[in-house]
Amino acid sequence: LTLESDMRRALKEREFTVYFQPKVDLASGEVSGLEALVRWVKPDGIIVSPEDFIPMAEETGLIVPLGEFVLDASCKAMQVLQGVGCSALTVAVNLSPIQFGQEDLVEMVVANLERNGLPASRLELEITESTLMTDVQSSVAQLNRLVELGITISIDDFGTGYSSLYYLKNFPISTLKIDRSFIRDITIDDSDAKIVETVVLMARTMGIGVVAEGVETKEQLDLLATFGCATVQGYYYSRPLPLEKIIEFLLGKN
Ligand code: G
Ligand code: G
Ligand code: MN
Ligand code: NA
Repeated sequence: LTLESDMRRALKEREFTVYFQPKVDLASGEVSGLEALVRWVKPDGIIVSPEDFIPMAEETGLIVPLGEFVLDASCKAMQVLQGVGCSALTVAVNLSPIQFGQEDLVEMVVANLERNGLPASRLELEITESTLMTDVQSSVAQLNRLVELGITISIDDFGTGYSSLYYLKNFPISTLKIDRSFIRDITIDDSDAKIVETVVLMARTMGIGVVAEGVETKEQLDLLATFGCATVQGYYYSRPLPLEKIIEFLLGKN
């Protein structure tokens, strides 16, 4: 069985599931939103990382139905969260460049939100730098259509792609997510620390949000606080978890 045919079968047989990881407001300690991260749970219980199937999904176009599944599952999760009193949480969904380039992306997203009875403001889309820079003109148009609906856009893995200040000026971006490779050694590597401090300052000055990804220790958290970083995400608070476990986490916090 090839990976491609196995994925097609797995999509039909609903073996994919979505985990969620909290994003935490550093000052208040409150969860401000969740990131949706897809998982493939094989019938034998083994969980396959997206790193091992997203590239193939992109090559074969399967990322389009898979991405639609993730969006739908994320919207359904927001409804469940509403039912347990978490009606203010946004959910961020990763969009691959292939999905971003689909002509009917906006229609697909709108239909999904409507079907699930959710305002667009509850949805955030995470896009990487390289996604935006491949076709700047059509990217601006696509982003504007999404933003007009009330969806917010964040730049994922910030600092690792074709980093350009161009899109900060020209694209309607609401948040930068600083890639976890910059956070990992932040307490021991002075240049990483300076880069992160500067990106946080730049985002604040421009009036956009900033999230530090991959925060694992209290020391990293404390340093990020001194930099004025608003939001953090990482194992320090929680790994990505199935919805029922995230609900326990959320309710335990309140
Ligand atoms: O969840 P992490 O645990 O292993 O994810 C690994 C990679 O897979 C990350 O780069 C993440 O952005 C990507 N990824 C996870 N879920 C999705 C998804 O639903 N869509 C896309 N396009 N990428 C995803
Ligand atoms: O590319 P993107 O930022 O969407 O991917 C998020 C990836 O980072 C996922 O694979 C997720 O499981 C992983 N991740 C989230 N928090 C941490 C963390 O604190 N440490 C590490 N090493 N990985 C993390
Ligand atoms: Mn992401
Ligand atoms: Na990232």
